[in-house]
Amino acid sequence: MKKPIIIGITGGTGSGKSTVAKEIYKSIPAEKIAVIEQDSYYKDQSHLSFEERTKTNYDHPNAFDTELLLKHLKMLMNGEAIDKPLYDFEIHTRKKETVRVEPRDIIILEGIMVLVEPEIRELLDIKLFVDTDADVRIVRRIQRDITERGRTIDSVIDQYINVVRPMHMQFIEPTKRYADIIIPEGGFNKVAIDIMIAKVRDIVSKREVIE
Ligand code: UZR
Ligand code: MG
Repeated sequence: MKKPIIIGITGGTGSGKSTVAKEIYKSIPAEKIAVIEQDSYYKDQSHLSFEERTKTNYDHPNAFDTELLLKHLKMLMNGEAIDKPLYDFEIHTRKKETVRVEPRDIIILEGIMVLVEPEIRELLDIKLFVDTDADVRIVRRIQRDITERGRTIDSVIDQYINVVRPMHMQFIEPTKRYADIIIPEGGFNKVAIDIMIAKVRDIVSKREVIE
C-alpha cells in the first residue's frame, strides 16, 4: 500500500474545522478516507477527580497525548489499523471504548493544535488553517458547548476570556504561518471546500491509476 496523504486542518475553537473535514469526508468514498480528531487524543484523566479535571488547561499543547497521536499516525502510514480513543467532554476524560480506524488513502487530522508540534507537522502533506473571526467563533462555541457539551453560558464565557482566548493567541494563531492554505470562514466557504474536494478527488484517482 502507498503511504496515505495526510491533510491537517486547524483553526481556533468554533472556526468550522470539523465542518470542513466532514464536507471533504462526505465527498470521497468511505473506503478511501478517514478523519482523526485531535480532540480524541486529549489525555486520559481518569486518575483525577471531576473537580480536578475541570481545572485542566485544555487549550495548552500539554493537554494532548501527542505521543499516542504520533504513534497512531505512523501506524496508519504503515498500513496498520488503529484503535482511536474517544473523549467525553461532559466528564473531561477518555471513554473506555475505542474506534477501529482502518488505513486509508486519505487521512484528515483535524484539531486546534495540529500545526503546533513539529513532529506532527512534518507528517502532514497538506496543511489548512480555517480562519474565522473571533466573534463568530465564540458565538458558535457558546451554542455548541451548551447543547452538546453540557455547559452553562457563564462557564463558557468565563473559560473563553480566561483561558481559550489567551491560549489561542499564544499557541494557535502563530501556527497560521505553517499553513499551505488559509480558508476564511470555514464551513460556510463553499468555494474553498469545493477546491479542496477537487484536489482530494484528484489525489484519489491518480492513486487508482498507479495501483
Ligand atoms: P474544538 N475542552 C473542554 O472544554 N473540555 C475538555 O475536557 C477538553 C477540551 C475544550 C478546550 C478547547 N477547552 O478549547 C476545545 N477549553 O475543547 C477544543 N476550555 O475543541 O476545537 O472542537 O473547539
Ligand atoms: Mg470541532
